[in-house]
Amino acid sequence: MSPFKSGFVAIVGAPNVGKSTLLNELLGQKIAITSGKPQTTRNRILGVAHLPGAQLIFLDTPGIHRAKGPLNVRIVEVALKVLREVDLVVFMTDAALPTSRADQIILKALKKKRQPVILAINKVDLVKKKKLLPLIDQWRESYPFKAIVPISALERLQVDELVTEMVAALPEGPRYYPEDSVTDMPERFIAAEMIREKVFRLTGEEIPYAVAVTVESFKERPGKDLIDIQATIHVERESQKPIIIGRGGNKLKRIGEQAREEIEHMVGCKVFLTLWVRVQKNWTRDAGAIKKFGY
Ligand SMILES: Nc1nc2c(ncn2[C@@H]2O[C@H](COP(=O)(O)OP(=O)(O)OP(=O)(O)O)[C@@H](O)[C@H]2O)c(=O)[nH]1
Ligand SMILES: [Mg+2]
Repeated sequence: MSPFKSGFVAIVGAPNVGKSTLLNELLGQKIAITSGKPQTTRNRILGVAHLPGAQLIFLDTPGIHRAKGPLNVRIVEVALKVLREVDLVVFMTDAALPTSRADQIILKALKKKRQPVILAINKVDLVKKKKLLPLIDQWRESYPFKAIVPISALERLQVDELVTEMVAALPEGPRYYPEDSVTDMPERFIAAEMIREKVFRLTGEEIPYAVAVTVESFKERPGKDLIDIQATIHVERESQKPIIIGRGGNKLKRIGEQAREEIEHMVGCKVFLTLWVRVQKNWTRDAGAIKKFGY
């Protein structure tokens, strides 16, 4: 019998390349939020995949980029810190955006590390094969990758091949997490994230970047198959409040409905979700508030 393999695997890359989409695909369930806008992920998101002969502990990270402003500087720090804690790095790039400045920053950081790095070129569904082959050659010359795997996280193309390469690159090791655990994050945190995702998806311009979500209360109603959740959407300016609320409360209602459906799916019972909107002046520039909101 071949030895049991295990290890911590960082998923790093520029913003919006599809890291969180891949994490959810690898786990077969949604624990990380995703959106078409960059800088969606702000924390280290841990997910455990249990395979017949291996356990892979994935750490999804915020997109690395040249950050402006205290909040973004903080989230990039989170991603760079994860690089120090892992056995293997999966560096994800976007096949449709082959020359990103963020990629260069990441390559530079990787060159200072000793861990093996696998390159996952994502979103291959968006490019023609003719363009992909020269791109692979170009990447091959830029770093001694353990493997280069073109994938589509969204369409689940070549994801199994990527997993095979990851297992091959990991050391022998124990089961770090019990077989029934998928993440170390409490449902309360994931619920807050799901609300934040709906803000990312349903609002535009600067609004998603001005928002943090906290869950004030998360309680099962005794004797009923129902969870009551009270959460607050924090914005940083008075003028942003009516945008989140929308005409006649319409926007907030849609955010709440979509988030509730997803939270119900996660917890497996009915959810009663109450949302508040509050102004925490200039919180994205205030180190204390950034910390208070969990970043
Ligand atoms: N066409 C295509 N789109 C994809 C693929 N993978 C992810 N996406 C889309 O790319 C966008 C960004 O995906 P995320 O998973 O949020 O990206 P991320 O790298 O986690 O982004 P940050 O958290 O902001 O760093 C979303 O709209 C996804 O649906 C893919 O393989 N093909
Ligand atoms: Mg993400």
